[in-house]
Amino acid sequence: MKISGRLDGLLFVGFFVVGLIVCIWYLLRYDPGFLPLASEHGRFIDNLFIATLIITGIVFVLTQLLLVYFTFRYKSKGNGEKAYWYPDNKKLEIIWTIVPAVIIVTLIVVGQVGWGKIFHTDPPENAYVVEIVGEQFAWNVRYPGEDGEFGRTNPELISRANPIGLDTADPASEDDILVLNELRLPLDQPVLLKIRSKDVIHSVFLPNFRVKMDAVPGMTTTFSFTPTKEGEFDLVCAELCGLGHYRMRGYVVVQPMDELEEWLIEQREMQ
Ligand SMILES: [Cu+2]
Repeated sequence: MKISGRLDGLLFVGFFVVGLIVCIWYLLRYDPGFLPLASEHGRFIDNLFIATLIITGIVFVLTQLLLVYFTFRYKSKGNGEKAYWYPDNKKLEIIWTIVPAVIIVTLIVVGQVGWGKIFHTDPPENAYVVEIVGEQFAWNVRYPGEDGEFGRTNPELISRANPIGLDTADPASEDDILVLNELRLPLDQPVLLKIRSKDVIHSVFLPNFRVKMDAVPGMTTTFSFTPTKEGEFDLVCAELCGLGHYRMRGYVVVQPMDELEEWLIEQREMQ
């Protein structure tokens, strides 16, 4: 009886110590260069994540250490002693309610204000507009062409040859440029993504840009941001959208505006 009690205690403490070591080890080997930041607003999101991780990390380590300490310090000596009954302590309870409340409310308010600036602010007038339409299992990317206007679409016109159901009766559709799984964006210029879906809910996820927005059938969602790094990045679907979800990926290319325009002309000629 006594031995199994001690074993239980050791297992209990061992569980916390091992858990703690694994967590700290995981944190230390995290490579901040793993997903290089490539957008303007992303800095704020990264900082908020780091601040949250540091604050919750300190609390986590402290509470786990205290748990281990108390388990050891107040373990039974096996001589039938009675546990000390400690019903309440007003002062302590007020402190441990108010301190976390203030910290959490601060994090929430800072997050809300920041998210408001990123998401609930009208995109700048000069934003470069690109449409991205999800389907099982690909991304159709559409540029409005020279007229700067997207042609009308109609789901009934969708076919193999016309993946987004472009209505050629609309003159604005004539110069629209459609590419598959390749999203090219101009460097250092605000971009406005117009996001739609043909079938089920998808989610446009651009990890390097700290952008994630659902693509919902029947509506257009948007996300505006400014790419700040030239290069090639991932474009993936972050919503489990069917058996082929894992292969619903493309890439993002960020390049200076003149190069992007040249590429668009090439694409236009190919169509
Ligand atoms: Cu998807």
